[in-house]
Amino acid sequence: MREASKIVVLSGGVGGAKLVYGLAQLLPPEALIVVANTGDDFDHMGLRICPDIDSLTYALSDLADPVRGWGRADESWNFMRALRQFGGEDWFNLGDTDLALHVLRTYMLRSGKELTEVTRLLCQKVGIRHTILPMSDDPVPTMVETESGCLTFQEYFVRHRCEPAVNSFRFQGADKACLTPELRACFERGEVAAVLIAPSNPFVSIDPILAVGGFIDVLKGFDGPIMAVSPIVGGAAIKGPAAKMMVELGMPSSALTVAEYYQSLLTDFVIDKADAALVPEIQALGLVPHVEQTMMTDPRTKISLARACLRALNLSRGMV
Ligand code: FO1
Repeated sequence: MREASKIVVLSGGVGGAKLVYGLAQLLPPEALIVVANTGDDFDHMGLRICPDIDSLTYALSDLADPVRGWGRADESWNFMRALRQFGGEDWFNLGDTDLALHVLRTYMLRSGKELTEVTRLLCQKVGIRHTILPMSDDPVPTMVETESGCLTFQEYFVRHRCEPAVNSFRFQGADKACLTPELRACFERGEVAAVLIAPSNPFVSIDPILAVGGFIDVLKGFDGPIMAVSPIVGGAAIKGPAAKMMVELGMPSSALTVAEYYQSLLTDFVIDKADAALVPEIQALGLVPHVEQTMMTDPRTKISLARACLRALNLSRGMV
């Protein structure tokens, strides 16, 4: 085993959180660092909402709603009913118990704490021992250029249900944003054994992380394996608008498109068994292909994909 022992996972919300859950069942707390996309974050009715950090937090604390993938299980919606009664904006759903997280986070941020610190404190309270780091403490909102004009990410995703065709994405302020110092320090101290890109949307979940000032250079200077898991299986997205976006951006919706998109960054690429025929094309890109069962429908399949990824990275010995 290399002396470096941490796995850094780049993740969006729902899909990424499933793999992160599996990894957290196999790796000790000090061996897993999850870097969360914060491009989806926004202020809503005075509250700071960080959807991907929320999904990761609920997944790792076993509080997540297994069907929706976002928010908490056994949720009630009295607040939303009352909000509607008063004519408040009701396109973005905040559950009664979920509200506590947003209120407390907003309160802590207003008292002067950085998002990294707030996330650490809140994770600690719900018993999470692995590290979730926001990609940056600086806001980097994702803007979606669509056929109907420019939309903030949550307007596009929730309010307009991903319906408008997309032209491009902007990660506002990304070049000036600083990578969260904790993450930079891990790379500088040589503690990182491997980087894993979760099966999240490449355009709106992973690209915002990669766009944060200097991170691409950190990754280019990293000499360990960088592996991505395809969020596209059999030409369709496991969840969310990734496949629809590919078509709108003029790319074939295929796991191969994802491999090509990340090619310059990666050493390894994980595809589903349904896409096994793509192996020669992935090899031709200079990447090591791994064919696995990537659909994660329950804790068992989340853990088995996590184990397969670790094995593929040749890191499982002594860790799992
Ligand atoms: N997604 C929805 O589709 N509808 C919602 O009303 C909604 C509310 C919401 C509240 C808090 C939170 O943390 C996430 C929420 N999400 C909702 C999920 C979220 O907007 C998206 O899944 C992510 O931004 C995409 O990764």
